[in-house]
Amino acid sequence: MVKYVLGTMVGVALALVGVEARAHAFLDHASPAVGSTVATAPATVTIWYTEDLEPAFSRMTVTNAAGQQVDLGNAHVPPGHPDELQVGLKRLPPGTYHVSWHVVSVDTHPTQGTFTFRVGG
Ligand SMILES: [Cu+2]
Repeated sequence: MVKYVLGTMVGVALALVGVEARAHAFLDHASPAVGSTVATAPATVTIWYTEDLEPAFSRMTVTNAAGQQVDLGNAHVPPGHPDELQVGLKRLPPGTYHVSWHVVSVDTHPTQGTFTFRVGG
């Protein structure tokens, strides 16, 4: 009987962990794609997440190889697209660019990450 109760409790705990992990906002895909090389300089970077975001606490910056900011400082969750984060870019010359994001999902859990893309030339 004790064994049975313990087994049930472990099962419930694992189920809760599973729900928790799914509730965090992780990068689903991005444009430009993570690690990609694009022929034409993009005007924006957009990231799609696995969960909806808390707009007030969601940030993204883009820097060049020298560490200079090349985004327009206007990162935002587009109206009607609560799982997206988008930022405008300056004119990007060929080079490698570094995207850094920090978001809070609607369940209040923070996640962050980085990736690069390259503009060919
Ligand atoms: Cu969460």
